[in-house]
Amino acid sequence: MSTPSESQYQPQQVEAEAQQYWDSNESFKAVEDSNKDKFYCLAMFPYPSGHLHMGHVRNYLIGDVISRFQRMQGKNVLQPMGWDAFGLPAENAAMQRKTAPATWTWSNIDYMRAQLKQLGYAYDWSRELATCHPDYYRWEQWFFTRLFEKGLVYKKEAEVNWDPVDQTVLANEQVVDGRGWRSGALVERRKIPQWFIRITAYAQELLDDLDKLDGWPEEVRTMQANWIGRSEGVELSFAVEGSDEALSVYTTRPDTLMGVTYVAVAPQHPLATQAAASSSAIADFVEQQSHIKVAEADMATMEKLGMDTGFKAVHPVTGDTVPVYVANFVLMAYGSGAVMAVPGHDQRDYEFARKYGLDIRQVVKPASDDVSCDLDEKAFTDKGILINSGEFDGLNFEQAFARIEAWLRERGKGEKKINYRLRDWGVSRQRYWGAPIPIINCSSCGAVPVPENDLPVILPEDVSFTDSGSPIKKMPEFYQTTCPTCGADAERETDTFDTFMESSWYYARYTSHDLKTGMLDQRADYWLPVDQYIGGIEHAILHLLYARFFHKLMRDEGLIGSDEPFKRLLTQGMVLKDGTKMSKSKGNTVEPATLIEQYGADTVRLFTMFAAPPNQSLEWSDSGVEGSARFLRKLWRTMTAHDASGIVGIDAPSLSAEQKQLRFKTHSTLQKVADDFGRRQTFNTAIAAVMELVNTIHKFQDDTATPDAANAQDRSIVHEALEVVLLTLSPIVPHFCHVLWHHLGHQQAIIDHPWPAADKGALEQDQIQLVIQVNGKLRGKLDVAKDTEQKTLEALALADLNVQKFTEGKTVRKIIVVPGKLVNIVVS
Ligand code: L3U
Ligand code: ZN
Repeated sequence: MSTPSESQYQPQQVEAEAQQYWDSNESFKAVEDSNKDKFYCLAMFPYPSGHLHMGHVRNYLIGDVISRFQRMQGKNVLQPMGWDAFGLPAENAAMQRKTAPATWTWSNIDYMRAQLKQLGYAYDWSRELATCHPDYYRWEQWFFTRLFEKGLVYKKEAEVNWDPVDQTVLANEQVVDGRGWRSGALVERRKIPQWFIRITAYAQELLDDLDKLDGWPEEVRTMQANWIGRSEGVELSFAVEGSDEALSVYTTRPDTLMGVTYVAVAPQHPLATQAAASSSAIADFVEQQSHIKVAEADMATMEKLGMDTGFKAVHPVTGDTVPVYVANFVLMAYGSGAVMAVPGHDQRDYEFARKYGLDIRQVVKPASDDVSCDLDEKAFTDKGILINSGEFDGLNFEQAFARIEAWLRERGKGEKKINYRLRDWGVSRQRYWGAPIPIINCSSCGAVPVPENDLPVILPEDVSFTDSGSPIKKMPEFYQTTCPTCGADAERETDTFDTFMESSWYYARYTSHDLKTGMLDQRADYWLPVDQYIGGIEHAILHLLYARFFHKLMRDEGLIGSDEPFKRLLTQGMVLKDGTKMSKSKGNTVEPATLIEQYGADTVRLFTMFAAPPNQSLEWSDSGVEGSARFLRKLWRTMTAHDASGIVGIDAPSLSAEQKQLRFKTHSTLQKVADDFGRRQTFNTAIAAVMELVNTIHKFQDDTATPDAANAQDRSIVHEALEVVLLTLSPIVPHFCHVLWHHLGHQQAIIDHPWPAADKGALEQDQIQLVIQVNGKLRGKLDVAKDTEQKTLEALALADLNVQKFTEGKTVRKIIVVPGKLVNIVVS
């Protein structure tokens, strides 16, 4: 143990001492213990991209503070860490640096692990995992083969970005302005067979269970609900003149059916293909559109373009014909690739109709006169009352929905359908650095899953990575094999899994990290669900939805009992500098490594947690970091100057007003900080409260710096306050508190000290504040001794100057005193 007798705070020395203690005592190793309440705290594991970013530091600090606090609350805490190690950056780095992706990845992991250790995160390192290790991904492969047997995975043709010069498939991020990032060639959309997992089979449950997630931010639940996008509508068909195939469309507004003036199909729709065959203009249009991949978010704002195919669709009710257009705003991937257009009541259809001179017909009028409707200006999209709709006139939305649906159903032309915006999850990537998809393609048996005994399918790591294609696609020694079913020559799948596969179940594997014989064991049900999950809002939709989905798949495989993986979710804000997001490209990053070297980890921890509440963005400030360093230096001096010998019990009844005041501050801080760390998760206000307590201690010491300052009661009260300062700060600046705790005379380590209960007696104040009301309205405040008599209270209230403004010239009818709360003067 060091002797912190020096008044100089030396962070490097302090941090080395604390970390050495934690390491050699395996302080944070988590052991299942059914007699204790568990607390599983997890922050999203990083891509091992090179070195830690301040965003990581912040994310992991939030988790660490919560973990350390819960540990002090007596919980059996699990806080693991690992590496989301597959993915494109390793391939890019491999090409630039001519090192194999595996080598690059493992060396980054080593470097980043050391950085995490420097920051003093209380991780159970014995559970560390890396998703690129076969011990991890073999279970993912195994699980995929289980899903295959259950029919929950399938193969289907799907579009990819094809670089015709490099002859390779590109990830979306590798397509820059429609061109390949390396070759600069115009990217083509190509269809190739790919693997999908049926997340749509769980769409309703994924939606319904959002209601159970009351520990999640409302915003994230809404984003997920919108992504799943459940709608109730009607699927109906339009016959096409001169064609045997009917056009199937889906609408959530069947009440507007009589307002259809055209039908629009996607450029990839068979009718568009047919039209393109006989018109070079249409063929050109379709060809052009096939190069453009539009994010759904941009659909609403992009310019709407289209062409008349010449086909005529027959309205299912009236039998009138309407033109069929091919349009860029219709997506083939969504629904049937065709929509009925109602320009009177849909803004997109309206704009398109205006542009191409198509009819706009009103079939819904506002339900009340207050609502305006002007079809010369824009579509009327509210629900209302049907007009110009023949036998359906006068119906409201619900009635019209039911009647029109029944009309269509009775004639075999349509029926009610629940639709989801959610699509099945395409998990194939034509990339090298990922978990091989465990399938063998046999010319007679088709796709055959790799038998359990032959797993894992190991990704060869010693590869030459010279051009952009996947090396395993050029390695017969990898893909040549025999069919497990018939024994004939066959080929392995050379695609690898989307890296979201690995991150969908890593939180569960930490519980059974060393299991050699299966994916998970009974430990999973001890720890799961995760009590607190922390990560960036960028993962609000996909990662969190896939992880929820995987959890349910694992449940249905009998691996776990719970329905949801993450009980409580905190989405942390960004780290900004000069008002913009810190990023390499903007050149405004602050390097954690440099900061730790200059100030030590505890200052970085203190500033990061103090600068903003966790869910808001944090603005980097050099002077803020300086301020945190100064606070710790000064507190170090206060702690080391304090004489911790001969501390006596506190004799509460005999304390002076000043002594009582300091004790009140000490114990109310304890209470507030527990609430801030626990329920509220506002770590910045907790720190501010401790800083206030420190000021109160200094003031107390200054005021009592008289000859009898060595008074045992004074010193004991200060001692108690200093202990509370260390205990409440220890989740934030753990090394600092670890060393100083011994200075306060403790043998036991501070991490093993429970969070103390606040002393009820100390929280009772002699002085209380009452509210004065006149006729129930707040008119003043009264600071009085707790046991002031009713008559005195009445007199003091009436004597208040502001109160007199409202009682002057009036008669006091009654004075009501609610003890400890208020005095209400009733006048007339
Ligand atoms: N490996 C994935 C990942 O995002 C997580 C899986 C669970 C899908 C946060 C920031 C980020 C995430 C501002 C940064 C965590 C960098 C890990 C990271 N982070 N900022 N990995 O390495 O907040 O939101 O990119 O929660 O600049 O750190 O980030 S990661
Ligand atoms: Zn076969």
